[in-house]
Amino acid sequence: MMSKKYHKAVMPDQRAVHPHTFDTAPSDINIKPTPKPTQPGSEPYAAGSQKLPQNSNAKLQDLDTYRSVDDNQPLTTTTGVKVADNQNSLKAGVRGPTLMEDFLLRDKMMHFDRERIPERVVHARGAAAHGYFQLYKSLDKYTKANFLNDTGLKTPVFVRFSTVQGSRGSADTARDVRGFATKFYTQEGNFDIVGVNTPTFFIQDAIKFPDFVHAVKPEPLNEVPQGQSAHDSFWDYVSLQPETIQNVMVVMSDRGIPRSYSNMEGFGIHTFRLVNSKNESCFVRFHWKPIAGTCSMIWDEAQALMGRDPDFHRKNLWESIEAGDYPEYELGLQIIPESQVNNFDFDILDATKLIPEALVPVQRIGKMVLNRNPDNYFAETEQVAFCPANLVPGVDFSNDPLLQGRIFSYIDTQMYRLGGANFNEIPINKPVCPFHNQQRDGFHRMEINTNPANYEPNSINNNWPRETAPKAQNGGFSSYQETLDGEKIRQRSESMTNFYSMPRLFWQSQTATEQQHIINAFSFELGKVMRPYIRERVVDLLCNINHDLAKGVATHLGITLTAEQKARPAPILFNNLDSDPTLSLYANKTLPLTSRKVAILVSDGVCGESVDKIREMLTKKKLYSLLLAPHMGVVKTQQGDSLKVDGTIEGNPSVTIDAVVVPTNQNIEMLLNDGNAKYYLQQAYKHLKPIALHNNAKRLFDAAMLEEDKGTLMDDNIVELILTLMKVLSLHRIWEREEKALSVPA
Ligand code: HDD
Repeated sequence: MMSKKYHKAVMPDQRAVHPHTFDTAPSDINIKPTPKPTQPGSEPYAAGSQKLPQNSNAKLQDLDTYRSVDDNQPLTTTTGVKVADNQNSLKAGVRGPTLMEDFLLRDKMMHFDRERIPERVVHARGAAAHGYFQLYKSLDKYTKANFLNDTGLKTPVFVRFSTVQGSRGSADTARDVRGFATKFYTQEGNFDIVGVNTPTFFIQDAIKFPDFVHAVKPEPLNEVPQGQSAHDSFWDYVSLQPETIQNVMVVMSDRGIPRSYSNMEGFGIHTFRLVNSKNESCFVRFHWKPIAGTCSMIWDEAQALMGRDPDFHRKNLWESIEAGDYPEYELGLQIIPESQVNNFDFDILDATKLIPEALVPVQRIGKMVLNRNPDNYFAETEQVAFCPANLVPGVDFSNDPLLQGRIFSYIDTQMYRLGGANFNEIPINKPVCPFHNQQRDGFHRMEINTNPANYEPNSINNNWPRETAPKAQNGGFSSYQETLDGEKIRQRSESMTNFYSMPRLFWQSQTATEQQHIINAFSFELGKVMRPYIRERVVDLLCNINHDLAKGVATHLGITLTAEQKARPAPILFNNLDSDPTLSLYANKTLPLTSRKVAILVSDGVCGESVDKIREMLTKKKLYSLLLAPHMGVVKTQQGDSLKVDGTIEGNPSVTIDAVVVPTNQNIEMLLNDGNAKYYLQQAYKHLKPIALHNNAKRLFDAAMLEEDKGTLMDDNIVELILTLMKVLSLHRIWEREEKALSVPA
């Protein structure tokens, strides 16, 4: 029966290339993924569930029950019928039409035809990871939430990072806000902090959100540009809606182009409430502080990456976790006692204002570690549903009008995006604690509810499931009893009308380098705006914040400021503060070297001993090295050995690494004649990265026609060279080079 004609379409030579591909099941496939951490760029990857089982937690164990492993299994239809031929549809004669009877074809095709679901209306592009959160000290003084009281608990988390504007397939390194959404699977239910990497937001009232998003998304006529805010409708909106300018400043700053997800802060933005077991409440703002410190890219680098490696951030997250180099963040709280709410000259319910750390310090209360990659992008990262309304007892809302609208919007969009009311039954969204209620039916209901009573109260089943009274822990949720007295009114509060003091403080808190980057970013974006009156209106808006900023941007745009604009007084200081260094990304001058990647450029003739030394020193400090050559395969060293190449110079361009080393090479002409090698140094130089040149490798530097500075390191002693390289690398970038780098072509 299993005659050869079943597989006639298969070319015989493919059997040799893929030895197991055409065997029928079951077979003895013994290619197993490596269970060990793998350094970035190494193969093979393994599914998250097969790696580091010691990192499992309650949520991952829950997901285990849904994971399907195909090894040694026959191919079947969705109804479990084993498939004998997956190559040919059922036809009336070998050259005849396909028969309607072909249920195998239909089963496969109909599922395929429905594989896409609507992408998120914002934050469509994302990457996620599993991990855990653990408290440093109990917060029972402020909240009764179990996971914020018990320091012994390791609460499972799932975190999704995202960009806002672009579609699912857009590039990671666009200038944009980054989503930073965390789902805590607590024993009292799911708690989500659905935050971003900017400390403020663009608008104050949720009713403005659809307008704002329409404006920033691609232009409606031609869906251009993708993943960019540099277009007319966005800047038109900004110029007409001055409440946006604070967060626009943040996005135009280096925060809009983070180096990696591990290097950015996260902010819950809104003021929330914490409620303790005595029913006392205080206000709180949530922060995530990255252990790896904060730093960003150079704008030209970010743009180049959009083409050269559009998955840069997502790969970095994945590879760091694969390598056991786990992204870590501390959870920080700004606690504001209710009695102190009126001590500020801004409104804590205003999402366009941050509370400066100089006024309310951030208490670091616990650590989150992201230690496992998802197994399946769609099942986990795409189907996860975050919602700011996912609260647990001990946390409550404030009256922030933006937050109030979000409470509704997320569930609403998820019902649509995930196809109905049962999206919380999708494995990644299910709580780890038990859940019981009278909700029933709907598309794709998974639970088989056996309760004969699907209503409450009931006497048929003794009124199960029953309410739980609020109590210290594991009690029922009860909303904080806030006294309210107001007229039904559509009006913005007077306390939210100062739009310019906050951006002034933000501007004044930046280093000179960061300020220049802000000017450059406004200039770049507005340079892409076609309508001159929009450009002029934005410059006018900037005149309300700071003259240097407005003048810098105006000069780039060829706009002359009027006498009135030049004379416009500065806004009052934000809560009497001149600056707050925590708003600068580079307040800490040096950074840990976590997950830094160093390229080693080689060709035949390279000194193998030097390469070994470089790798040994970098690996010891947990940096990654990539041996790059003009070709794949191996290079023959000066000593006659073969060195395995990790990738080509062209395929792993300098924008994807943090520093470059060129070891001495008796055949350096080979690199001198390679345009990609010269370009490598030029780009690294342009993007202010350290360049280490060993011995005669300086000839490559000279050929690239670059000028020496404190980041271009030259030494005949390889040990000294690499030690200095690591020191310079901890500064992140050679800022002093920036002006000189302008003369290097992009
Ligand atoms: Fe939002 C997604 C963060 C205001 C409506 N938002 C979304 C995500 C993040 C944020 C991180 C992606 C979640 C994920 O990874 O699945 N959004 C914010 C922050 C805001 C904010 C920090 C202001 C402080 N958002 C905001 C408003 C509204 C929305 C005012 C509507 C009233 N946001 C949505 C949404 C999304 C969303 C349309 C799209 C997909 C989703 O919710 O699940 O409902």
